[in-house]
Amino acid sequence: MRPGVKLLLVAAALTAAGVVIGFYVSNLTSLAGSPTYTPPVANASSGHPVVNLQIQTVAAVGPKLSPNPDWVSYLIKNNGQWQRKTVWDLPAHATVHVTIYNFDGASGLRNPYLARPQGMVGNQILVDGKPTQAVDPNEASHTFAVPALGLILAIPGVADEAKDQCGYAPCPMSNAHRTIQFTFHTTTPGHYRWQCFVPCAAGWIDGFGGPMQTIGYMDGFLNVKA
Ligand SMILES: [Cu+2]
Repeated sequence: MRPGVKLLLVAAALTAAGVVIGFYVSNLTSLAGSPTYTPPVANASSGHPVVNLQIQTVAAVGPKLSPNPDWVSYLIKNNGQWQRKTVWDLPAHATVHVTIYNFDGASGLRNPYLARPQGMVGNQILVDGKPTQAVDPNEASHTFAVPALGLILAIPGVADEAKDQCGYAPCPMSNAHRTIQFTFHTTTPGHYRWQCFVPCAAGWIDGFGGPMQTIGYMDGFLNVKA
């Protein structure tokens, strides 16, 4: 083969590989694995938008909501239905009230620093109605973190000995759960990643595979729109 032809073939192969990798990355970082949820927006008397999000975190998402029934997951309530959608459209400069019902047990945080709630209104969360400025890192089931907004909080788990533990999601409120509430503000329009930082993916290497690296389970995006 002439050197010129060889060079051309190598260049073509490299270009093809680059395109494939590009598609892979854009697929991973866009909406892969999750449809978008657009919550209803109310307007405060001051005119700025207000959104309420109701979330479940569950140990096993179940066969109704996923082909991976044993994966740990976030769910969002849409018109009374729990859905596995982790990409959310939010208005810019909005007040977002969040309630998380956690039905999962503790996995524990590797980095205890992440157990201190930061970036929400008052830098504190309500845990079962109680104002909380620090969660025991060993008690964390999951985190809800939006690094670009400086927002992070740890979600304490259900005690191992609690009665009426949830099996497969969606979990009824009669099952043992913790309730976490906080309020944060969106800023300028953008595509913001959110994710869990607790190695909660049981059965995967270091707890960080599968649902921890797949949009639609322990990861998602906030599409903040003008
Ligand atoms: Cu998690």
